[in-house]
Amino acid sequence: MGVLEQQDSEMAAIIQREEERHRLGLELIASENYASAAVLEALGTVLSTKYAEGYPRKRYYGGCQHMDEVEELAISRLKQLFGADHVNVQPHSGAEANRAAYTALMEVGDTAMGMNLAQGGHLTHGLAVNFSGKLYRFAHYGVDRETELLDYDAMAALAREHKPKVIVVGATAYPRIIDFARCREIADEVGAYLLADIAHIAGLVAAGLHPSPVPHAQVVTSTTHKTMRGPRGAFILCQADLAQKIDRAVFPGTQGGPHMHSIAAKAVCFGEALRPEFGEYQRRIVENAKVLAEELQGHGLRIVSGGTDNHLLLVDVGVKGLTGRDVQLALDAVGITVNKNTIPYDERPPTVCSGIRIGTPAVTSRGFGPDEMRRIGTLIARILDSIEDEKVAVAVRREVVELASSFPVPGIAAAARD
Ligand code: DSN
Repeated sequence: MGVLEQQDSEMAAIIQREEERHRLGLELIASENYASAAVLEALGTVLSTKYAEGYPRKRYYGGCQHMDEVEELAISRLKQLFGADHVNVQPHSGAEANRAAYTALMEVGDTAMGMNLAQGGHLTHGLAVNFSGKLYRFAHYGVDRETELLDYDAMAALAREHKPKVIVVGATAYPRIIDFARCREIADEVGAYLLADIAHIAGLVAAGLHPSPVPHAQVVTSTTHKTMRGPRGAFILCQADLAQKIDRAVFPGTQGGPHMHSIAAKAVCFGEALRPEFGEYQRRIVENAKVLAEELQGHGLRIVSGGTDNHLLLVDVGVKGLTGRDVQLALDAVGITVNKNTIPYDERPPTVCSGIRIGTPAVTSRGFGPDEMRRIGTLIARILDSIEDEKVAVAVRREVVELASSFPVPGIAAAARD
């Protein structure tokens, strides 16, 4: 970290401590991943200097000839990746992508439908304290109490009752396949647009491991940093007839100058995702999630919906008399990073929760396979079975360090002493 270390040793030291946390720990937050060194290099370039309001060949500032090249490369790779009619690579984040999509498809005060946050949705799918819940009237659907699977019949009934203009389908904590074709039927019956938010599963969709929403949803939003393994950022895909509305809603509707360094890094990520190795990586993410779910079940834990089809699992820790909050803290203390999460029909508030969410994208990027997942499952179970036992915590921490040290972290140089 040469120059930063010389000029701002205080900040350099903080970043080094964070690198060490990753090197010596296990990152199991389902929405996090390690971007490649190539993606990180593109982010830290002179492209962060340039203002380029507008779109390729239609910019408001001079000097944008190379910005056009950057954005056109990102656009062409993204179109190829998902087979979409039209794409917009400028959204700064998933929330901004959703804001732009709503702006394009609805007027303030219109009715929409989204998945209940407490059952796996996202705050931009109509949470009352979020812009989405303040500007639009959201009705929420969820999962069946018994199966914990999306209840499409209830979704259809809710759509008939509320006649929404937009139905948002997508989740942050749903471990199963989403039936986008069925969602489109529900939307068509009431004349609504279908908006698929694939922020979590985009990498699986690109690799053909989750059915694509592109043939069904008029608009698709996604982030680029979760299973996609790119920089922090987002994109929108849409049908040709909505292209102008979507582009105008992003700029000038909801954003100013595009972050060109980020768009360059997105293009690098899309290029990586077009390679065969990316498909193999996604296959291993899913395999690892299934193995981890089975291992935890073997230790007496209940996995919401009985398992997983994607990159994440929800573990009901309430069956062991624990709360998600306590488990998150106990695992954090030994270097295993997860987040507390509500489980469907949770009786505890979101700050406490009865579950934890575990994802495998980041550890799979480090090269972890089924053997390591079984080992992680055992380590988690040991902590849960002895949550206040300091001796167990010390022993597990030692094993976490040993396991983590054997696998380099993409994008983080090995420490000098490693
Ligand atoms: N914060 C992200 C997640 O963890 O799923 C969603 O925005």
